[in-house]
Amino acid sequence: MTPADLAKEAADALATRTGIHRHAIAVTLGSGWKTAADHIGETVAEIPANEIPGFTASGIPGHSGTLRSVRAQNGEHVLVIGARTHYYEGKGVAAVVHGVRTAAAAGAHTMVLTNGAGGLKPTWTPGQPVLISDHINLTGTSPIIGANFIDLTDLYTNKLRAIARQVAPDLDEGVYTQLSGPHYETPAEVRMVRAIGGDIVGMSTALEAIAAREAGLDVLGLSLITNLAAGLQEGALNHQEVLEAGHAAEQRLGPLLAEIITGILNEEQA
Ligand code: 8IG
Repeated sequence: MTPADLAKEAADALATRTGIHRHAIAVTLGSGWKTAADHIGETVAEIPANEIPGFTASGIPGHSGTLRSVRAQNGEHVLVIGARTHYYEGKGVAAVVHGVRTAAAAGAHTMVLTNGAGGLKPTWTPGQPVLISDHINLTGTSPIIGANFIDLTDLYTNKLRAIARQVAPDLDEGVYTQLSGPHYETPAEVRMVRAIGGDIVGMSTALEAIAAREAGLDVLGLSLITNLAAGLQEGALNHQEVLEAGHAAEQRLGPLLAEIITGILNEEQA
């Protein structure tokens, strides 16, 4: 079965299980963003991810594993993907981007990708959300197979970032750099990322964004800076502390993400 066939199967299963046949927007919730779904609207259905073809339950602490259909104020539906597969899980790139391809097959025009990440800009502090303006893919791989030369010039579209800034004018932005992980960077690697133009370090979003664009979706990326990148803060990086920074920020992120999604839905309708 091709990845596209599997995504179609997943979208069909979602439609059957949720009773919703078209989702206008999909949002993947990364660490720190989990409570956001409740702010978007009323949950119509919530399904354990492993009951939908191609999805597997996550084994990572702090990463829940459900797919939700949420009805927004304007009556359209948002697919909330709380089940991210990371490249470092070793399930292959197709598994990593299955959620994005399922979103496209479910009718979405926009993919909102959120994550928790390390920050390199000296002005940023843990708990601060930032927009992704562009990315550098250091994983050495791509979700695209074959001679399919997808343009990534305006990958994190200006149009969507403008909507986010209407909601939150103080949102800063930066270049997301994806490394394969699961280890955090060495301080030398962080200096390398800075030298090549990266502002954010993470382990998820770039591969997903590429697949989203291949599938014809507009992409908005949001990173919660949970920690300063290795070597920029005192002491070592610790997953528990990273999760705690995420939880502390969560209260503010839910309403922010919900307002941005409402803004996108209104813009599409206008
Ligand atoms: I949360 O400092 C989170 N995810 N690569 N580096 C990388 N990924 C991260 C980091 C970080 N913090």
